[in-house]
Amino acid sequence: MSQANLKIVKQILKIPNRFDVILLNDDYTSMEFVVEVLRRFFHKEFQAAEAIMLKIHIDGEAVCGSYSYDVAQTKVKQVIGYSRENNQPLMAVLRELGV
Ligand code: TYC
Repeated sequence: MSQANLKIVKQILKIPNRFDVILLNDDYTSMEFVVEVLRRFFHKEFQAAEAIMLKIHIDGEAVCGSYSYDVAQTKVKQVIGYSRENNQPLMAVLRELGV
């Protein structure tokens, strides 16, 4: 199928092509660890990572990036896997853009 036709099919089926990856707050994950995750998996500069971490801490969640479905899914798995390896309960979820 051509790229143009694929786009039309996706529009008809309303399959969104961007997904937000959202990190959720909790009471146990260390602030330093969240900053490290944002730098490692979302390629944030230190100050941007710190600002996002504080937004999550205050608001309960924040968008860390938006990606195609496959990339977003991979980021969620990487964050959760890395967090469990380091005994941190940090959670990441995927959300359809604009929902
Ligand atoms: N609330 C955590 C604390 O006070 C810090 C934190 C920030 C945890 C962001 C998770 O996604 C998170 N240690």
